[in-house]
Formats: sequence, structure tokens, C-alpha cells
Amino acid sequence: MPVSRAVRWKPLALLAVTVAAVALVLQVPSATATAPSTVSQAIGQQNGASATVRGYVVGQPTATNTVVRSNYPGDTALALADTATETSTARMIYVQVTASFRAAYGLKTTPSLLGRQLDVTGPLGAYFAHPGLTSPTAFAAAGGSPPPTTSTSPTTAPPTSTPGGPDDYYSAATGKTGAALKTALHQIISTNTKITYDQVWDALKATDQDPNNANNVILFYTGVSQAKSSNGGGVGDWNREHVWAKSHGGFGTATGPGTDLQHLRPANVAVNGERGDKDFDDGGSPVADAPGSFTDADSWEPSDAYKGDVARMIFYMAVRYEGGDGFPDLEVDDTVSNGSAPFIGRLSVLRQWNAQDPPDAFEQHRNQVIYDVYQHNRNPFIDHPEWVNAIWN
Ligand SMILES: [Ca+2]
Ligand SMILES: [Ca+2]
Ligand SMILES: [Ca+2]
Repeated sequence: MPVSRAVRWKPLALLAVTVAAVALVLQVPSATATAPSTVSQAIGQQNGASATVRGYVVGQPTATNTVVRSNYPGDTALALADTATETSTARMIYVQVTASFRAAYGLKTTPSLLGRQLDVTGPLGAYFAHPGLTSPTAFAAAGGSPPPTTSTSPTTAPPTSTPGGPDDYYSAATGKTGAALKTALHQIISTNTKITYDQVWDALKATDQDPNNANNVILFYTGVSQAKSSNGGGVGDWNREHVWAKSHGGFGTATGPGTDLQHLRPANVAVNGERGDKDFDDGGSPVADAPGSFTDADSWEPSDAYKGDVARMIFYMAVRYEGGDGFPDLEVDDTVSNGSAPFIGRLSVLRQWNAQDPPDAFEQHRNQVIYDVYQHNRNPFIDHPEWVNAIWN
């Protein structure tokens, strides 16, 4: 069983590695010793000499063969790898984070470090009985943040990378496009464990936990950090927002689409009510309770930070629900007047939102928690945003 399950950005990570490799090659003629070592090189140079190692933060080592990617127990160690997607501890180096660096380079205090590229300087030697770097003398950002995503052309075959779960999670979808890709993904993601509507409360407290405050959740549409305990139906409480409005198909809150965590988010009660069951589209008047959001009589436009999240949840629902399990076939269309039909729009705008707001660490993390803990299925469009255009074009 893999000891960590990275959310992978393989093509872009490979691109970044390629760029780094080219940069190294370009420095060969001068033969300077200043170029940082790769993690792979550092693993092979466990000789006690000081070196600067460049790698992506892929988690916190807690034992020789264990690296965790959430619920970090402390700020004392990092695992670095040559790609942000690495899951094999054999290709990681374990870095001790000594006291003076913990505030800035500890994962418990700064969980957003995950996926960042760092340069760390110090003697190369075993740590946790594993290739490592201990007693560091310097940490620095290498300038690399998690590689942004881009959309591929609809005619481009999907990449063969396998994000998230087990290495073969998406193997049945490899090389497919269009309807064949949608069918393959439906089969992959439809074996999920289902939870009750009451269980959704506690699940959201985990999936949407504030990375900087374990007592809070981050509310959808507003980004407000609010006490987990303030869930309910009163003014100022948070409740369970169905991003695919449950009236679109009338599936209610029976165990099924109405309890599927992949499109449920904690939201302010008033904001949830104002969104109501509207389709999604650009335009309207500003929403006072949700700065950056707009609405009019027939549609809702979330603020920019949530546009891609909304799109990927809607596309997930369209693939997950194809008329089986006694529930309607949910589909995306290009209108905003769907009423109670099992459709949501507007397709062209949702495609655009997916491209302009790529998955971030929070969205990836909640997909992982849903996969690891609750439903054991994944939103393929968080792992592969380019698959939206491979199916809907
Ligand atoms: Ca409208
Ligand atoms: Ca977002
Ligand atoms: Ca469908």
C-alpha cells in the first residue's frame, strides 16, 4: 500500500523537471558547484558533506517508510522529492527542520508548503534511518509553486498520469476521450461508499477543515473560517450547500447524490439561501453576503476563487450520475432555465471557469480526504482538469 498518496501533476511536474534539467545542463560548461542537487543526487550522496538540495515538499516523514500529507503531527521534518507528485519514499529525502526554521518551514504551521519547491542546505546523512539532510543551515523558496494546470486541446488524448489514489485508479480511462472517457470515468468513480445526510455534517468538518485552525471549517463562496460547532439553520450558522442544487433532478437528501460529498460544501446559511437552486452563469448584481459573487433572477456567479471548484463539482455529478442507483441521469447543458429538470448550466461558462481557476491545495486535499476516509472515490476533474474539455467540447 502506498504510504502517501500524492495528488499528481505529472505532466507539468515533468516539464518542471525538464526545465530544471536543461538549466543544469546549461551550467555544465562552467562546472560550478553552485547548482543545487536534485533529490535523486542527494540520495546517492549520503556522505556527510554539506549540499544544497532542490525538491518539492511532498509531506512529513513520521517513520522510515511513512510520509503523511495531512494532519501533520509537527513542524520537525519534511520529505522532498524531484516531482511534486512523488509517492514512493525511496525517491524522497527526509529533511530535519530545526527550531529556528519551524515557523516558516514546518508543515503543521504552514500546510500550504505542500507542493512548494524548496532549496535546503545542510549535511547529507541519514534521518529516520532513511536518506536525509540534518542540521540544515538554510532554507529558501526555489520559486516553484505547484505547477498551474492548463487545458489541453479537445483533440489531445488525455495524459496517462495517474493522480491521487492507487497508481492504477484511472488506468481504465487512459487514452480515452469523449463519450468513452466519460463512460470509463463513470465506472471508476461509481463504486463509492455512500453516507447518510446526517453523516455529512461530520464529514464536512473534516473535508473542509481550515488548514490553519482545526476547530474551523472554511465556508464555500465566502472563504470565511468559522467554528465547526456553529453548524445549523440559524442566522450566522453554516449548513450543507448542494452545489448541484438538489431540486435539479429532485433527488433530495436520500443517500445518493444528495449526500455525495464531492459536491457538498459548508456555506453560510444566508448565502446558501441566496444561491438557492439557480444555475451558474456570469453576471448579475453583487451579493452583499458573499463579496465577489453576483446573482440575478436565473443564475449565480461565485467569486473567482470558487469558479473552478463549482465547475469541477458539476462535471463530477454529470459523470457520476448516469441514471443508475434509482436516481436521475444528471447532465450539464448550456442554459440557465433548467428548473427542476436534472440539468445544470451553463456549460460554456463552467468550462471557462474550470480553466481560469485551477485546482488548489485545498480542493485537492478535500478530494483526498473524501477518497481516503469517506467515499473512496475521486473527482477526476480535480486530478485531471483537462478531462473537462476532453469530454465536453
Ligand atoms: Ca443570469
Ligand atoms: Ca478555486
Ligand atoms: Ca450524467
